[in-house]
Amino acid sequence: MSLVITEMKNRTGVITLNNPPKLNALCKELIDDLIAGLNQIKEQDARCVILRAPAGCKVFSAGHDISELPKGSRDPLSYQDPLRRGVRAIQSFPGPVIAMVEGSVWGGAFELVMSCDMIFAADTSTFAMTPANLGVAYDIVGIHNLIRDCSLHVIKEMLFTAKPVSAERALQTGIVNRTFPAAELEAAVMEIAELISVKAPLSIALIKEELRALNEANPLTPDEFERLQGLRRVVYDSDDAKEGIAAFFEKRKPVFAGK
Ligand code: LCV
Ligand code: LCV
Repeated sequence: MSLVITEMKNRTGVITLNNPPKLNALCKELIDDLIAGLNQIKEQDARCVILRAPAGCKVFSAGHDISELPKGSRDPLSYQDPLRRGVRAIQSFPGPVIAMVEGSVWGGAFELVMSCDMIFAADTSTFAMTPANLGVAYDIVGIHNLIRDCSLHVIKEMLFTAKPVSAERALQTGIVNRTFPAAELEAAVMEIAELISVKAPLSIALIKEELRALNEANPLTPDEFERLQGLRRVVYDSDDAKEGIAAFFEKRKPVFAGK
C-alpha cells in the first residue's frame, strides 16, 4: 500500500502524502513512494505536479521520521538520505512542482516544500524548521535550499527558534507565493496548474533547469555552461518552437506536442 496517492487531473499530476497515522513523516518508504509517483507522472506527459496532503489535514507533514534518524555519531542527512533523494527528485523534475500546503509543516518537510517551484498555502497553515529542536546537524545542501527564497534573517529566526511561522508571515517574507482560505486553495492551485499545462513544456523545463543551475551558488563551470547550451539546442530545434511562432502569426492558440 503506497504511502502517497498519485493521480493525473488532465495534464497535471497530483501527489498526496497519505500516511496519517505517522502524520506524513518523511520516512524512507514515503519518500520512495513520492519518487516513484514523480517518475510515474513523468511518463504520463504531465505538464505540472501538485504536491499536497489530504484536504483538511492538521499536519501536512511532521518532517523527517525521527525514528529513522541515526542514534548518534553518524551524518543524519547524508547524500543518499531519503529526504535528500526526495528533494533532488523534485528539483530535477522536468516541469513545475507546486506545493499546495494545508496544515503544519515541520523540519525536513519545510525543506521539501521549499525545494518546490512554487508554494500556495491555506491561510491557516504554519511552517517550522526544527533542527534546533533535535540537535540535528543539518547538511549544507539542505540549508542552501532554505536561503535562496527569502531573507537570511527570517530563515535564521526559523532555524534558531524552531518556532512555527504563520502563513501570513510566510507570505510577507516571500516564503510562499500566495495564501488562500483553505476552502478555496485547491481550486486556485488547479487553475494555476491548468494555465501552465498549455504553455510550452520544453521552454519551461529548460528555464527551470537553468534557474536550478544558476541558483547552485557557484559560478557555472564551462562544462555546466556547455551542458545547458546543449539542452537549449534541443528546445530551439524543436517543432514546438516553430509551432509557437506560427500560431502567433496565424492568431490561434498554439498546440505544443512536447517535441
Ligand atoms: C516520527 C513522529 C513525528 C516525526 N517522526 O501528535 O529539521 S530537522 O533537522 O529537525 C529534521 C531531522 C526533521 O525533520 O526532524 C523532524 C522534525 N519534526 C518535528 O519537529 C515535528 C515533531 N512532531 C510534533 O511536533 C507533533 O507530533 C505534531 C505537532 C506534528 C503533531 O502533534 P499531535 O499532538 O497531533 P503527536 O505529537 O501525539 O504525534 C502522534 C504520533 O506521531 C509521532 C509521535 O511521536 C506520536 O507517536 P506515538 O503515538 O507513538 O506517541 N510523531 C510525530 N512526529 N517527525 N514520529
Ligand atoms: C512581431 C508582433 C509582435 C511581436 N513580434 O495589436 O519572452 S519570449 O521568449 O517570448 C521572447 C522571445 C519575446 O519577447 O517574444 C515576444 C513576446 N511578445 C508577446 O507575446 C506579445 C505579442 N503581442 C501581443 O500580445 C499583442 O500584439 C499586444 C498585446 C502587444 C498588442 O495587441 P494589439 O491588439 O494592440 P496586435 O496584436 O493586432 O498587433 C499588431 C501587429 O503587430 C504584430 C501583430 O502580429 C500584428 O501584426 P498584423 O497587423 O500583421 O496582424 N506584433 C505584435 N507583437 N512581438 N510582431
